[in-house]
Amino acid sequence: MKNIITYGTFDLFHIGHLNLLKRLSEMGQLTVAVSTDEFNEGKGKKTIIPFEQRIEIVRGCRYVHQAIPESSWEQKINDIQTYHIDTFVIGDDWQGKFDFLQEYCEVVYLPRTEGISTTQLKKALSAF
Ligand code: C2G
Repeated sequence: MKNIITYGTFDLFHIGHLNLLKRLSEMGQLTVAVSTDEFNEGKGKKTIIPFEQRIEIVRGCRYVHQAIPESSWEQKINDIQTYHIDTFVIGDDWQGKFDFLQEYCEVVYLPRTEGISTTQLKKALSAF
């Protein structure tokens, strides 16, 4: 069975995240690296749900084999080697950004789920 990895914040876990993880689980055994709060600060992303809860929610997803912290941009190559990853997959909002990983594994960008995003949810929540 192939080993698949993806990375993300997964804040306010929603159907776009679930669709992606479902698709990835159909490709093989899925490892998800969840961005820590400190790493997200570096991305300029403020999260609503703290890291400890975001990683537990991802771990609770039936499509996920294991979840690990994502704490740096540089860890991907080491993760690919540590977990014997065959394919790195991420949404196409990152199209081309991780092509350098092709030296280590297959790199796939998948279309995002339209009509849903954490940013939209935050806006909708702020209206209450
Ligand atoms: N996603 C999706 N459809 C949406 C929203 C998100 O397919 N409607 C995908 C994104 O493309 C990404 C994953 O869900 O592959 C997680 O999205 P985010 O939590 O926004 O991830 P991001 O903050 O972009 O972190 O090192 C890579 C970064 O950590 C990615």
